[in-house]
Amino acid sequence: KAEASSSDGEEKGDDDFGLTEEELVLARSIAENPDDQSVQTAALVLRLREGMSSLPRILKTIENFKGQVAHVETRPSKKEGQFDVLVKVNMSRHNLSSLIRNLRQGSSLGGLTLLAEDTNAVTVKDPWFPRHASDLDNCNHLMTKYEPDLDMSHPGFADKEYRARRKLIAEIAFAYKYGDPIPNIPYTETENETWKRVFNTLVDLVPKHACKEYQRVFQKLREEKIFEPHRVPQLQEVSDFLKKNTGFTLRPAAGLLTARDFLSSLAFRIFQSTQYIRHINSPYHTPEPDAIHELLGHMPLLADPSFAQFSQEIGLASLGASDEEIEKLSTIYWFTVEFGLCKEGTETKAYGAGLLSAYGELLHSLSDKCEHRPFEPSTTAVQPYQDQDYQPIYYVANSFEDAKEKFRRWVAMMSRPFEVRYNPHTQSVEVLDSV
Ligand code: HBI
Ligand code: NLE
Ligand code: FE
Repeated sequence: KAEASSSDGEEKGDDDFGLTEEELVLARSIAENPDDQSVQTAALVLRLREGMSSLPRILKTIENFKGQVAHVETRPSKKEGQFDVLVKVNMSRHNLSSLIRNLRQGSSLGGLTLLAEDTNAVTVKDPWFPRHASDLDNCNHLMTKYEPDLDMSHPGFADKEYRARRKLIAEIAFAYKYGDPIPNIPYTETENETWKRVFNTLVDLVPKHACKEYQRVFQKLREEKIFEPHRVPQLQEVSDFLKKNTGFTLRPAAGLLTARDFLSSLAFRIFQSTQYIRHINSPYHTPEPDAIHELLGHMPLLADPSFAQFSQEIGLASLGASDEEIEKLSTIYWFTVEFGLCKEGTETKAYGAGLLSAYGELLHSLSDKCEHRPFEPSTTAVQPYQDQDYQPIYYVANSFEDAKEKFRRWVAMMSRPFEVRYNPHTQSVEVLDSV
């Protein structure tokens, strides 16, 4: 009877769905050899704390980690309104370990507990990380967040044509392999119109509100006719431009990637860029990255040599870092690269990409409707944030150079049991044990 097992507690206990010892051993061994690319079956037990409606997101997340769902069972958990789910998946060890890491962090999947962790059926050791630029073919795991197929508040949710378009463009990213040229997309009239609206409003604001490093490259991109009002630039031409200036290149990404995958590519001076365009009904702000954000927000500074160097250092620091460190790195990334402000003399300017691609938020960030705090890596790294709406807090650096220097010093303090060094001739990361 229930009383007898009540000492099992809330979060664990008789939740293994009667998995056999063999299955548990297999799950454990898979997790211990995450490097193995061979496909295995594993079982996960999850608790849906916010009800059954989070199930589609979980299945989508498994798909994003290239897992194939082989079996699903659900049952009410002891607590009302909560459910326990057993999912059997077929996937490679490497993808499984990434999936489990993602489920544990749970940041994209609110209201979820991975019970298998408590029952110790699956553990993750020695995280795999990319050693060569071609390994980034395995670093494209998506977060399941704001997206037109799952989120009713997305302006594309009810727009069948938009959803089909997103799917088509995502396929290009899924098929992309290291070394391929980036396929050009014949953008539609609507997409070019969306770009034009954002571009034209920003052209007027950049001289007044963007930092001078951004302005210099922005001007150059206009002179070279890569940035023009009437058409969305193609990723390949922008990648060529970056390569000439800083050695950075682009590769297409299907959507919002996990922080770990996204940051790791920076170690190779590769920026994973989305290629789809936001919905025409919300041109001046969207929570998810789209090509307009990547192009107008990120490209100018990635073509700046000192910023490129800095971006690569963040990437190198992320390789093999713990989940906690990744969380901190991405929080700092968020408040600097995405939403950073800096002083220029007595004025406050924007250098964050999320501001320079969103007319609405750019004006908001420089108005009195938000809070400005001095940028200090150790406190900024633990500041909670949301990524759905305008930020209530922005961090202001004394100068753009100062932001880079402070971040760099903070990153250098992160400890890892090994050192990494990038070799540009071979496009690979050399790992130096420092025992
Ligand atoms: N994925 N495609 C893509 N583009 C980004 O700008 C991006 C991402 N994943 C995470 C992320 N940015 C950051 O907010 C940090 O979490 C690193
Ligand atoms: N809010 C930004 C924009 O609308 O361009 C995108 C932010 C992506 C992190
Ligand atoms: Fe971004």
